[in-house]
Parts: sequence; structure tokens; C-alpha cells
Amino acid sequence: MPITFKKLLSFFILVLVFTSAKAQDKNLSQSRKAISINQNWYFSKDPNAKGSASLKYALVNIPHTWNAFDVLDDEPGYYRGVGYYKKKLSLQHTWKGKKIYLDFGAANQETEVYLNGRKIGNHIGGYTGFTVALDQLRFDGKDELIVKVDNSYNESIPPLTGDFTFFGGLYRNVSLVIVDQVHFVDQLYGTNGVYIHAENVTNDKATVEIEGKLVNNTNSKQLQINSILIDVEGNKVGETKWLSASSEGKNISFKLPNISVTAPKLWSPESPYLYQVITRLIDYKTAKVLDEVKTNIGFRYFSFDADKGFFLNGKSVKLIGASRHQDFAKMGNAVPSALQVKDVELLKEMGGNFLRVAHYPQDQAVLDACDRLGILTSVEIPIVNEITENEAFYNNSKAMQLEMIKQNYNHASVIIWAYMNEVLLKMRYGKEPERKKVYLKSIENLAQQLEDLTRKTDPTRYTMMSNHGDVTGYTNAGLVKIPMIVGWNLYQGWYGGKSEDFGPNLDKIHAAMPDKPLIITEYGADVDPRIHAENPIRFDKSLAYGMEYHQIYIKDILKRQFIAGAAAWNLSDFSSETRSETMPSINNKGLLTLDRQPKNTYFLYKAYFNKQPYVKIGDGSWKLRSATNTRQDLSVITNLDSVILIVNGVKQDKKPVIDHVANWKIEFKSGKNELEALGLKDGKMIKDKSLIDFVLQPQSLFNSTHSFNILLGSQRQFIDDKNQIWLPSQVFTKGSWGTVGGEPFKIKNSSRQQYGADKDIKGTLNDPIYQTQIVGLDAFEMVVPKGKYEVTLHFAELMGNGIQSVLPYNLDSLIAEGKEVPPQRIFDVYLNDRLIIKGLNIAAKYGIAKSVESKFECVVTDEKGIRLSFKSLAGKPVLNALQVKRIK
Ligand code: GCB
Repeated sequence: MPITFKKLLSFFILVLVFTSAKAQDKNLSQSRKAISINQNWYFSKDPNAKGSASLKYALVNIPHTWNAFDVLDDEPGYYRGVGYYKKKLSLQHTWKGKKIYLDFGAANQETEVYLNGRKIGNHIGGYTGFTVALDQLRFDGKDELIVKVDNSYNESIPPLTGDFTFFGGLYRNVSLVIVDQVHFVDQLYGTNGVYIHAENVTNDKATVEIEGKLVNNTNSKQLQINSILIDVEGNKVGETKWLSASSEGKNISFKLPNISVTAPKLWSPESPYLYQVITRLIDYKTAKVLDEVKTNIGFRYFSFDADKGFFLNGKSVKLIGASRHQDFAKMGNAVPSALQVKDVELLKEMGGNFLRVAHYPQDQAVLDACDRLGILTSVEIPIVNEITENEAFYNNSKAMQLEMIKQNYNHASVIIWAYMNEVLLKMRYGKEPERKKVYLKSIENLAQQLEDLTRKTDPTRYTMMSNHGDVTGYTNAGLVKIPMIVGWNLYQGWYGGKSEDFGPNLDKIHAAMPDKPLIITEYGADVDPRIHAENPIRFDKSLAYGMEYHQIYIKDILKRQFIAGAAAWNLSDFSSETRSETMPSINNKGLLTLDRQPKNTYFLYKAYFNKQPYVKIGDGSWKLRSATNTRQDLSVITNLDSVILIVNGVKQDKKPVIDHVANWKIEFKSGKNELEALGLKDGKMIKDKSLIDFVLQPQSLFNSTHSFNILLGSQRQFIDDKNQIWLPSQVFTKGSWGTVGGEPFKIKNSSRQQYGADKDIKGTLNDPIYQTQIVGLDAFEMVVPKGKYEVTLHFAELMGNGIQSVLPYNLDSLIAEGKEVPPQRIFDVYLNDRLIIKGLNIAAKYGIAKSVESKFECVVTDEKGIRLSFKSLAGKPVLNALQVKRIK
């Protein structure tokens, strides 16, 4: 075929386009670089304010917190003070002449940054990112960064208090951002300066608004910005351009003409379709690309209605999900982004479509994952429980709100900005009514300022405040009328009342404020997966109670259209240093454990909300079970209409599935039990299997070397860190075993509601063994065959407060300090008539809430078995737990 001139020309054009595209690529790859500098920092705490020079440093990697381990110890409190991080920067010579920024994901909570001894920046607040410009770099391999981070209490920085641990440190990623002298940036808010929003979205059309900030350090250049909108396949869907005036100064604000899109693919939980906007900053004269920023955006429209709830893209959608704290087992808040993304995946897997990012903004990776997976979000700043009435607190709060909005503005997943959580919880000036009025006015004032700021900065989202159950208090304080949505944190059936009160209580709230959209921003019950109960009660922390609680709440939430959404508290357990209870320093309201193992409650949500056919043996993870009889409860959690249960090859009678759960009483055999649950969906078999080890007590004690472990004064069952099962105690009856006399420990006249005592018990990881006891017992008896036995007694003084030391204490000085002193109790203990413990005064000898373990042997030669008797010398004897083990 002859080569025509036209063909030749098009070939040359092609070559030209190709080479210029390549050249542009080359420019592009140089235009903006983000380089992680997480590795190899030197760190030291500075408890005595010695300053960075005289400290001893250890090598660490970022993310890092200095509290990861001191919250794991048995001591209350954690280091709140200064820590220094240092690092020598290795800079490439090709970066000379470029602008270099240091980008911090966050640092808790006050930060100062020094370069070669000179202070170059600072930041207040522990949960938003910030950017510091690195100028006057020497490029000699010795440029040194020192970052001083301080997590001390500061009355001007939110949060002042809260039910979570304020881990200190450089706990989110740190990177260098290398850009041309002309580049996009909004340094004030720590963003890349490009803000994109999809406006006027309908099913047929949408508009893309692009605006932002750039810096031109070269004075003379005329600049062009070019944004293209591409779909998932990379097709160009729209384009817009902007040209600066040649005389424009150093810091330039820009706004591009809008891009119009027809028939946009809408973003939703079912189809989280993301477009991308590529925004280029171009030297108009040379066409060189100076900077490039890629932003994912989603088209969606939404609204809240006080009666009808939430609507997304014109359809009614119930927001269902959880709140999330950012820490993880043994890591504190220094959690790699990949693990944080996993949390969002777990929420999605559960069938959730809503994440309350609480109580503070979190890693960008979290919202990126929400965009990608179709999870709608609410993000808030950490004003929790109370405020400080000073200008600095107000200003810091507003700065945080602005940083939060700017840093997360582009995320399709964000629909709500929130700013206060239970701000009336720690009410100040309770005894000074006039002063209290002033305090309440200050809160209202700050709320209004934050509301106005939010609406002005981002009129496209809703605003919210989360309140605790004091509806009248918040209404009278003027706080209900300010935000567009009110979030209610409700705990009927946990902190007060019955779970069944939740629904009717909400009806009252809705009737009292019929024009206010509402979300249940919190509800939950502590579940410690080591604890089981046949007859669950509030505060026992059993899985069974948690299941009952969530069943009631889910049904009530689904029944009421006016509830726009609900977020369980919490997606996972989280650190809260000041908590004691069964797992000290941890709040157990998670649907997942601190290391993200699902609890039954998670499976329940999955059965309700994940549309995939699902069958799960309830407590399938409770692999080690024990009881005094072989007939035991077993549930199957499912979203199928019917399920079959097979136990050790035997098909069980059919049971109805009620509210996604079918319940059986099944017969366990001693040893391994094979369980299989199955159901059919559209001709497909859905199955779950579990292998459960069952130990029948006390029989097993007589036949094997198992020990029989008994919790006194408790109705719960507990699995300890050595996989030993502890069973609830019973009252002695002839021929059996149990206590004689005495009563379960109960705190009388206490405003605190608790199971036993929720004191942090020192010297053990197995607090539930010691948190209950029988008080005033005469004996513990157990009929056992003849033989040799080991008997271990466990004690802890549960009354009183103020001392937990192992040293004998001085009662008078405690009384002088206004501390509660335990009642006097001194007693002898006999084992089969032999005095084994003489004059035991637990509090005086060991302190309060300190675990004490004493082991004894005894030979049983007659039918009477084992008999422990307790003789009071003063006050009432106690016993918290005991173990009996046959040794011969
Ligand atoms: C709340 C708080 C949250 C707590 C939670 C609880 O209302 O907002 O920070 O962790 O209760 O578990 O008590």
C-alpha cells in the first residue's frame, strides 16, 4: 500500500503526541512526591524536662506511641508528658531547588518541630494532620529533625476527659512531600489544597466544583489549572480549565468553572462508584506540568427527615453500623493503616453502611476505605464531656473543626460533621446554680460558633451533636436546636433501666422534638468473651447478656422509621485506662475484641444486615465449655428461614428461627463434640462447623487431673488465661458440693451498679476470679472419693478504696485522707479440721483489691470429702474462689 502524505503526517503527529506525552509523564513523575519517613527515628521520653540534648534515645519506627505498653501493666495511669523524636534526613540532591514539606498524619497532642535546632512549626490537637515547610535545608546528610510531642493534660485542648486513653506520640504516618516551587497546598489546614465537591447531583446530572489554594514561589509565572474527570475505566467524562492573571501573587486561591456531568453513576453502599479528578498545575508558557493531584470523588445526594429518616439518592436507607476508636491490642493508637482499613472491611462484612468516626478524626486510610466500600460516615472533633471557658479552648476547638472539614472534605463517604459528645456529662458547678447557668451559656455559645463555622465552611453536609440521655438538660441548655441532627447515646438496659425501655424512650424523644432528625449515635453493653452465663444479667459482661441487649435494640431501631440511623458502641473493644471491671483499662462494648476477633454480637448484626446467606454456630468460638450437667444451650445465628443442627452425628429436633436465632438444648459428651449447622438457600448449602471441648464437672475431677475451679458469689462462668474454666458456685446440698452460710458480695447503697466489685485486681490478669466472693461463709464442702487433693484458695479484699499496695497500711492515715476503709475482718481457715491459715487479715497484710493465692494439700480418707471451714476472729470471713485438684 503506497504511503500517502496524509498517512505520513498522521504518523509524525502520533510520534509527536507520544513523545510529548512521555515528556509530560517525565514531568509528572517529578511534579509531586510523597516519601514515607516512618522508619528509624530516635525516641526518648522526657519526664524531668531535661530537654532533647541530654536524653538517651532508642530506635523506633512510626507509627509510635510511648503508651502502648504502660497501659498494659497493672498500674493505674499512663505517662502523660513530653517525648522527643529525632531523625537525620537523607535528602536526594535532585530535590535541591524544590519545595519540601513535612507531613504529619497526626501527633498527640501538642507538637513542636525543629530543623537543625531552629523551630519551624507547631501544632495543637492530637487527631488532625498538619504540614510544616522545610526551608533552609543544608543537604549535607546532617539535616536533623527534632519533634517534641506532649500529651500532658492541657485545659485549653479538647478532649479534656473521656472514656478512652489519650495515647501520646507520633502515632500516624510521617512523610516528606516534595513539590515544585509552584504547587498546590493549603498549609494552614494541612491539605494538598485541592477541594472538590459534587453539587446538584440527581439521577440525571451532576456538577463538579473544584477550588483550592496554590503557592507560586516564582513570582512571574502565568499558571493554568486543568482538571479532568475520569470514570473507573479511565474514560474522560469532563474537563475544566482556569488561567491565573500573570500578576497574581504568592498565595493564590482558585476556582475552576464547574464540570457538568450527565447520567452520573451514583455512589452508594451497594455500588460505591468513584470517579477521579486529575488536577494539574501547568506553566502556561512552557506547558510544563508543575504539580498534579488526584482526587477520588463520588456522586450522591442525601437528606435527613425528622419523620422518615435518611434518604440516599432518593431512596430511604437506614444507617446501620458502629462507632470506631482507633487503637488496637498491644499497639495503642500506633496502628498501621492496613489494620485500620481492615476495620472498615469488617464493618462492611457485618452488613454495616455507617461508621461514626468517634470521638475524633482518624487516619485518612479509614475514610478512603469508606469511600471505596460504600460506608457513609459522620466525623467529629473531640469535645467530650465538658469544656473550658477560655478563649484558647474555643479557638482550638474551631481550628480542629476547620482542619477536620478541610482534610476530609473530598470524601464521598462523609455526610455529617459533628462537634460535641455528651458535653453535659461532666456537669460543672452543680452546687452553684448561677455559675452553672454561665457555664451552660458558654457551652451553647461554643456550640453555636462551631455550628455557624461548619455550615459556612461546608454547606453541603449535615451537622450533629451527640448527647447522653438527659433530654431535658440538653433541650434546656439550647443544645438541641443548634445542630441539624441530634445524636442520642442511649444505654437503657446497661447504665440504667431495662433494654425494653429503649424504644418507648425514643418515642418520647421524637414526640418532644418532632422536627429534629435523629440518629442513635451510641448504644451498647460490655461483653467480655471470656465470660458466659446461663441466666445473664446486666453488668455480668456475658456474651449472652450482650446478645439479648442487641436483639432488643436492633428490633426497636428497625421498627421506627424516624430513627435515621444507629451506630453500635463500639465496633471493637478499646483502651480506656481509667476503667477497671473484668478487663482493666479496656471498654468491652465492642462487637469485636481489641484484636478484632468477632463476638456473637457481631454475628448477630451480620445475620441481620449482610444480605449473603449466613449460618453461624453461636458461641462457635467458645471452644472450651464446662458445666455440671450435659444439657446445654446452643444457638445458631442465621438469616435463613430454617436451619438444621447436627451434634456428634445426630440430627437435632427442628427449632424455629426467631429474630435470626434458633435455640437448642443439646446433649454434650465429655471430650470433643462435633457440631454442624446447615441451611439451604437457592439450592446452595450454607454451613458452619465447630469443635467444642466439653468438661463435665465435678465428675472429671474424680477421673482425671482436671482441676475443678469455682467462682464464689458469682453466677457467671469464666475462662482464664491458662484456658482453665471457672464455674459459678452453688449452695452445698448433701452428697454434692458448695458453700455453707454466707452471702454473695454486694456493694450496698452504692450509686455504682456493678457485678461483684469492678475493682482492678492487682497481681492477676484474671480479675473476674477475684471480683466476686462469698461474705460470712461458714464452710465450703465437697464430697469426693478417697485420695490426695490440692486445694487452692483465692482471696481479695473487695471493700474500701485508696490503697492497692502490697504493704500493710495505716488505717488512720487512710481515714485522714477521707478514704473508704474496709471493714475489719480477721479469720482462721481449716482444711478437714487442720488449721491451714491463721488470723488472716487480707486488707492489712496485702492491701485492697490485691489477688492472694494459697495452696494446700489434703488426704481424704473418709466419705466426708473435703471440708474448708472459716472461723471469724473479727468481722466476716470471705472467699473469692477455689480450685480442687486430685493429685493421687
Ligand atoms: C458514652 C460515651 C463513650 C463511652 C460510652 C461507654 O456515652 O460517649 O465515650 O465509651 O458511653 O461505654 O460508657
